[in-house]
Amino acid sequence: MSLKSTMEIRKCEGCGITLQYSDDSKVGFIPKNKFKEGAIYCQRCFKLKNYNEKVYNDSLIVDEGLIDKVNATNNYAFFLIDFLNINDESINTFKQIKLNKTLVISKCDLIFKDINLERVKDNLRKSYDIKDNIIFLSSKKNQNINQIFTTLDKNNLKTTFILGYTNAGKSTLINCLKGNKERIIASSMPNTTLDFIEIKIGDYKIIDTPGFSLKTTFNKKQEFELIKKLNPVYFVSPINYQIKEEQIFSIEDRLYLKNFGNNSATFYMSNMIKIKKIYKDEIDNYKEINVNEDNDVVIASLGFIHVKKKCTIKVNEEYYNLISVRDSILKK
Ligand SMILES: Nc1nc2c(ncn2[C@@H]2O[C@H](COP(=O)(O)OP(=O)(O)OP(=O)(O)O)[C@@H](O)[C@H]2O)c(=O)[nH]1
Ligand SMILES: [Mg+2]
Repeated sequence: MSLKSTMEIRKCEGCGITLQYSDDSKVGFIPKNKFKEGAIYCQRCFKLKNYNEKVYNDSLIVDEGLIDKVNATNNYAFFLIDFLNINDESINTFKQIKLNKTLVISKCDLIFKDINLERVKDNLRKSYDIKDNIIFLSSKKNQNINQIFTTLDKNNLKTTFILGYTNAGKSTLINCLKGNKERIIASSMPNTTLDFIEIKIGDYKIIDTPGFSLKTTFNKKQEFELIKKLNPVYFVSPINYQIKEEQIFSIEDRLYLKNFGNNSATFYMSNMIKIKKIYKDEIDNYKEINVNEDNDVVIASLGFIHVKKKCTIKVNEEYYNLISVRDSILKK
């Protein structure tokens, strides 16, 4: 027997992590007998797949070195961002990828039907100064999936990374490209994929990657219920408010926005997020943000608010770093 077979290293086909049977508190754990039997999933992925049992581990930091590792190759890269997570931080990470790349706006089935995607694409280019290819797709509805292969062919490459923030739908896309044989585990929990997973599809090699985590994020990591809400499962129907001077918006009873003046604002967020209009608050520390006509007020990890008229809004200081303003990506 060769030395190699006695020290066999195998990776979990669900999340990419190296399997181990020595410590059940660490990632990659699999009971020894299952390992010997040749099981393909670590215990976490097995439970996710078979019982939809979600274990949230906030100690996982998987971003480190990922960009450098990717940039050291000659592969192509698709970088997925879902419609509600287009913000300064996610676009900035996209720009740090030095390979030939495409920005993929994922989960398009969640975007309301009347939206003119070509216009959104042009506006995105202008707002964020993006020169790369941009495509919109939905793995759930099988829309535009083939553009992955046509883009690779155009660039004369066979190997590509699928990159993006956690929950952007990278693993779901790869399973979809593979004809939904569902080997890679996809779930609404952050950090489902833990290491690179190489999948062969015909002549192509598609590499799934662990998702980046937003540094500026709305949820405090341990808040399991909130994390679930941030990942929209249902169609995102925009909610329009005709705002009166004194109205204050309370989002999930913690983020407060006010001073819109007499205005019109449309919220694009997961419909599970609790938005209330109130007239009184007990917040002492507010910070100001200048908003121009037809701007989006972006709230990192939540979505955005399309505001019609120029105003100087106020946000409670605690959440100030989540907010950025851009020319609306829905601008006509
Ligand atoms: N509506 C909709 N949901 C999707 C789509 N693609 C993925 N999802 C859902 O988004 C969630 C995250 O999907 P994953 O494929 O695990 O995301 P990921 O980018 O691989 O996440 P990490 O592995 O954590 O980095 C799951 O609940 C999926 O069902 C899509 O096209 N439409
Ligand atoms: Mg994944």
